[in-house]
Amino acid sequence: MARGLIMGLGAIGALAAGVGGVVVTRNMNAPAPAPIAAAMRAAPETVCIESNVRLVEGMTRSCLTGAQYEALRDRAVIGGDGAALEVNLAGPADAGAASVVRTCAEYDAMVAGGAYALSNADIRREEYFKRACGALALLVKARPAQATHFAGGEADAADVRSMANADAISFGEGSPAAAVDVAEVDDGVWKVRIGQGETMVFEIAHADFTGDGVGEILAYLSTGPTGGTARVGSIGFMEKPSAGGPCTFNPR
Ligand SMILES: [Ca+2]
Repeated sequence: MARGLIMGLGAIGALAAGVGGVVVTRNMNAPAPAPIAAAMRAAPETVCIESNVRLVEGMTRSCLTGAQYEALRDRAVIGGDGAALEVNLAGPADAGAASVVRTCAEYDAMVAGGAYALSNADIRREEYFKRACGALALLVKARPAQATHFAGGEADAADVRSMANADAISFGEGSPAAAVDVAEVDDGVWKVRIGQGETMVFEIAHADFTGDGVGEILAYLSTGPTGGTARVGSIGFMEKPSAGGPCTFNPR
């Protein structure tokens, strides 16, 4: 039952309650997403969060420097309900004694030392750490894009649809002609349905993460079987070779 990142699913309710849930705050007065032109940014070397997705306490829709993203690694990782999380990790030398981890700085250090989550509950909570800490590590090193194939630095419905189609075809489940339903449920948050599968796509930031000056979209995908609670999350880049697409998702 190999499934691509898009083929899976998860109810919309997972937004609030599922393992892959992400807190999305809605600010009706938020300004329109800024163009990538440097003149439009608060500071030339900042990278902007492009949606209302929050990964750690204190994270807002704003434009930050690498140092400011680094500082967020010391903030508490939050879960699907917006509350700070703790995860218990045991290292190879801990002989069963787990350490409580709350921030990405703590989490990354523990994982680098070979630590891992022991219980099923910790494994579920750890998904939030994988997402938040994976994203922050990439944001720390990101640079403003000098050029992009994403108009306005954001994906549009055609981009998300092409990403879903590419995934469906590459995994050979469902014909390329399978109905693909794409809906933007919040700014930069997409719900993709292919047959029984449903995937949530959360755009986080548009920037140059690969050093070539061209922008990618850092995104989080949450996939799982329809009606199930088990979801698989993946941090990666939405990339396009040209303005005409297609768009692909490449896990990091
Ligand atoms: Ca790039």
